[in-house]
Amino acid sequence: MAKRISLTRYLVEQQRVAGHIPSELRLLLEVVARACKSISQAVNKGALGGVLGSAGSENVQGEVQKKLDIIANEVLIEANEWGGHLAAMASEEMDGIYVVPNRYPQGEYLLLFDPLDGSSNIDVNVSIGTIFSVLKKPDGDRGVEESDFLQPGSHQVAAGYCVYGPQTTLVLTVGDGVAMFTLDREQGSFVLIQENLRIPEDTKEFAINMSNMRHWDEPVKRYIDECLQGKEGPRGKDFNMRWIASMVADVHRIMMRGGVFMYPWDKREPNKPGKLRLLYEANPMGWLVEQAGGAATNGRQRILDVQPTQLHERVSVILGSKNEVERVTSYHSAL
Ligand code: P6P
Repeated sequence: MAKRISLTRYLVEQQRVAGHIPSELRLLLEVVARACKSISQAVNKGALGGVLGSAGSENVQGEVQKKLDIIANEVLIEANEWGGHLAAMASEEMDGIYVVPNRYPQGEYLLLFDPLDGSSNIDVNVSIGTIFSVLKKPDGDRGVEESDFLQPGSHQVAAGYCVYGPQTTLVLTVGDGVAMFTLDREQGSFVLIQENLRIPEDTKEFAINMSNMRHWDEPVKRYIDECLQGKEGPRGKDFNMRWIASMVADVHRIMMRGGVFMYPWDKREPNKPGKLRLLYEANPMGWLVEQAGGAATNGRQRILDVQPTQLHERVSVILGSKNEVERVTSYHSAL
């Protein structure tokens, strides 16, 4: 049981005692956590706050934007633009990067986020969440550009998510393992619940949208088919299935009890490598999972080694319990 300390004290100790994070990064993480508290408040109000339903617009992905998608995006922009710790931000909800306005000092970090992942669940009261990733701006005195964001996930200096579910829980890493905090609404602060989260290397639970089965590539079909054969099949054990259709909620379950999450390439849109976005979904989740002893690949290579070429590029995602991810990946390389 971790000592019940606040996020602030945890970050100060990571900065002072462990020397893991400079003060500017500590400030950044505190501000992002505060923004997540505001988003949680808005999400929890639901219809009472008039925030459900669609905003009547589409994002760069061509997806209908929910009112809460836009609210969450605005909360993160407004919370982070003045602090002097950021040079620019990128979001699933914005076509291009958002450069910190000249009226504020610019910092050395880049913040990327999916402000409200799983928004198709908002109107039906199923858990959703915010995913964020932090990079350092490349050295040099030129202004920040979109190309500065195109760094592999292995370059992240911090990553995390906040899941808005029965509890509002923040999970983050600065490269020294994974810590989990739950929002104490009476105090208004995130309280450390657990540090050094570890994902079991084996599992009996997979998460995938089974309705896409006929569109999958052979290695994924083989893996899922073997799971479905259960004890009598080659795996010699029965499997369970979960699919919340909210990556944050599915990944959080895996962080807590293991499992394998898959959103693979499929032939519905063969030119798209996958549905999920590399920079602000797969990279932060992939790093968190690795920091907790799991693995994350696109079926052929480590997700954190993928060199991005576009801000909103997509990627096939297989992540979670190490031995299962390695098995699925081996089926791809067996082709
Ligand atoms: P499908 C939510 O829209 C999301 O981006 C992820 O959070 C989630 O895992 C996936 O899409 C769900 O996709 O095709 O099952 O609705």
